[in-house]
Amino acid sequence: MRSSRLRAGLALTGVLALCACGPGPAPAPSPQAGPSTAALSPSPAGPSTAVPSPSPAGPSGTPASPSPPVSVSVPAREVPRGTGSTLTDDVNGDGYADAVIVSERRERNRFLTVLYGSAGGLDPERRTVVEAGDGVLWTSGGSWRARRPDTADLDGDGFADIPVLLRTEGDWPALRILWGGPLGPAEDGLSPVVPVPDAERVTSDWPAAGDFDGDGHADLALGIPDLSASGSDGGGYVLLHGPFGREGAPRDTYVGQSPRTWWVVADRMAPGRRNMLVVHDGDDGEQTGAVILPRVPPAARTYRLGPGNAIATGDFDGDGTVDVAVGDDGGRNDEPGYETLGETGAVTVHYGRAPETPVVMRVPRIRGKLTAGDVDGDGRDDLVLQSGDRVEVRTHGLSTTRTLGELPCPPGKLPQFPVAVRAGDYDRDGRAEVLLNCWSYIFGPDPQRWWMWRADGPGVRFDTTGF
Ligand SMILES: [Ca+2]
Ligand SMILES: [Ca+2]
Ligand SMILES: [Ca+2]
Ligand SMILES: [Ca+2]
Repeated sequence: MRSSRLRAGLALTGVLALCACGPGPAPAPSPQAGPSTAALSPSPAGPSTAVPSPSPAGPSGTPASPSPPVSVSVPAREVPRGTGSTLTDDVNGDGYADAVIVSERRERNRFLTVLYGSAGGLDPERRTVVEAGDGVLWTSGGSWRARRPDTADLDGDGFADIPVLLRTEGDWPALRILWGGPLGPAEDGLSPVVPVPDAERVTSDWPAAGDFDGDGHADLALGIPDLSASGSDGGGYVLLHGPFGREGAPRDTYVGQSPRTWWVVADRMAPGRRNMLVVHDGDDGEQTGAVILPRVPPAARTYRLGPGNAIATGDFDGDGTVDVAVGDDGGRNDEPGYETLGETGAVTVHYGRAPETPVVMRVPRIRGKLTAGDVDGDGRDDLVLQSGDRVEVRTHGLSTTRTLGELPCPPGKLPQFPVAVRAGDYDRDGRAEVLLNCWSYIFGPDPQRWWMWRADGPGVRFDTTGF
């Protein structure tokens, strides 16, 4: 649950007021709680159980003591050698999009895996596994955003890079960049800490990648958590403008105000297009709202979104403008009436042509996050969502529902269910494949089971044993 992270931030800054949580323990899980409530029990090895003690911040807000260098171990196999491309998710630059996933293992820290695309699609044998020594990929006990890191070519060398939040012993989580290259990430491919204004507060969630100023260089955005219940302490977002240097420094930095913000989402990058930013409110487990900033810094009208902790962007009607889908991820808080408090049971779509008149799709027992991609290649993005125990995809302008079929999770001590993590056209046939895994509320499962689902053929199942 996000509140554990906010509490960490509060302890860090000495601000003691906190929304509607009360003085009691962290909210208990609700039966239909979704993935956003991941930290219901802190993970045994997760950073939420070991909040680093604060280190004094300098006047600029950057940490007073730089984090130590972290070397990464990079077992890699069958990686196709690339020469560079313009795709924002092509880590080895061979012209095929690659999928970055984060997995957990009981006896190891979380690790990041790049699965490489090819004409034959993703093959779990063709991969790079990245482990950061004693560093821990920060998830704040299960933050969903850490499970599908954004990628972008941040230094402009033709290889997509992976911004990561990494915590090392005794340090607050810090933003670093895992550089792509001809054979994917390399042993020396982790940048020093990226300088971020007010770093201890800002680096509490994973960054969103986009070209926010439209100069053709990829930028990063991070949320500045608003620490007050009233949304009045000046939360907002930070833009780190690219290109980034190999030492991790952005070209320049911009801080924007947007009260109540905790985290941010950008739309998918496309050549010649500025990205927008969705700044999402904090929550105490319940569903909260967000604001669409069509331009950042705001130079145009902004749009308030209704409650929903699952956000996906795409062109769902195929008119060339970006649409935003907002879903109820199933999370509830522990206030009286929590079973239905903030419940929407719906996905609301704000179309780019008329964002102020959204369209509501009722989805019974909706939970989990939303994933967008054009799975049938008709030029319109489709929406993968979870309705009860079923994973469904809405196609044809979101008018048609199709189930993804049987996705059995192995038995375990905790209930597991299949969730879509990300989608992309990894074989360049014009149709997106969907990556799903088995998910439980706390650490694990170990090993993790994954599927690659495609609309037009058999999928592939694999688990992370041996990764
Ligand atoms: Ca590639
Ligand atoms: Ca790069
Ligand atoms: Ca830019
Ligand atoms: Ca489609």
